[in-house]
Amino acid sequence: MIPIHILGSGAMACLWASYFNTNHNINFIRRHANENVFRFTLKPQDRLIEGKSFTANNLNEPITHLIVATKAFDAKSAIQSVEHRLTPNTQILLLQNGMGSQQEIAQAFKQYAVYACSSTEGAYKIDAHTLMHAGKGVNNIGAMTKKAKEDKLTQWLPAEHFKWHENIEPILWRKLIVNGAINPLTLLYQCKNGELINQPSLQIHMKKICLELDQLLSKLPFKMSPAFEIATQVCQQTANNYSSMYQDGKYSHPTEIDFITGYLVNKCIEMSVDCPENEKILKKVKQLNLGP
Ligand code: KPL
Repeated sequence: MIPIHILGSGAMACLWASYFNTNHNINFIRRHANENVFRFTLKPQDRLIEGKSFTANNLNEPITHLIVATKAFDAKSAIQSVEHRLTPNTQILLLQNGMGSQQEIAQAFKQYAVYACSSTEGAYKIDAHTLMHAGKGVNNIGAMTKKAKEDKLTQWLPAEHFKWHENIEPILWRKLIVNGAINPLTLLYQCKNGELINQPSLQIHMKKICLELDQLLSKLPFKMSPAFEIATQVCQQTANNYSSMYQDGKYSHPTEIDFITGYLVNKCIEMSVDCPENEKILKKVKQLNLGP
């Protein structure tokens, strides 16, 4: 039995737990673990899934396979909280949105095999113990450190649940652009993804943001379609969804704005690209004081 440790118990943590069959021993590491077992129902299949439940302080075995399913702003400190249980062969899979946290973690934990995943899976929690797998997507994974190799990953991750990429950076960037175009606007306008292309005034706003992002993309060493084209496609595909940032706002949770628009604005400054619209929405989201 391969022991899998998962940091977090949110939607992505539960979704990843559901990928493994009963040959794996799933261990959730949570901020508060009041019970020894964490159970949830996976919908629409109505499958009951369970794993042992720990806090970082009461873990009692080494961590060899770690899935980090916290928000971007918590990821590094969450890994640090279990660092005493890592072994020289530990593999660490990062599931964070946005950009910046993966690079910072890869730098701080470069002696381990660290991977980054950019997912198009759609899943959300109906309540603390119910996960809705709303849309089947792809988990794109690639190496962040030298020790991270595809064959090591296939030893524990079911092949049907991921696609390997020799260079994950363009994939992370594509998702960053999509999140930068969609997420803050859905929070500020309180709308579903689809409304950004169906309401003309919102579409104009998204276009302005995307045109600035195109200027930035033109300075990067890889080719990508225009940001507005990519974002429009995702808005069509996820028209009925509420973005993760909209949902953070709804539940008064901290947003990942610093790792999305914050990261993009910093890159624009670094590369001398004007980005007044992106700066404006960054400021507006921060003024909502959701944190972190
Ligand atoms: O990744 C997303 C998110 O909500 O964070 C998108 C692609 C915008 C889908 O809602």
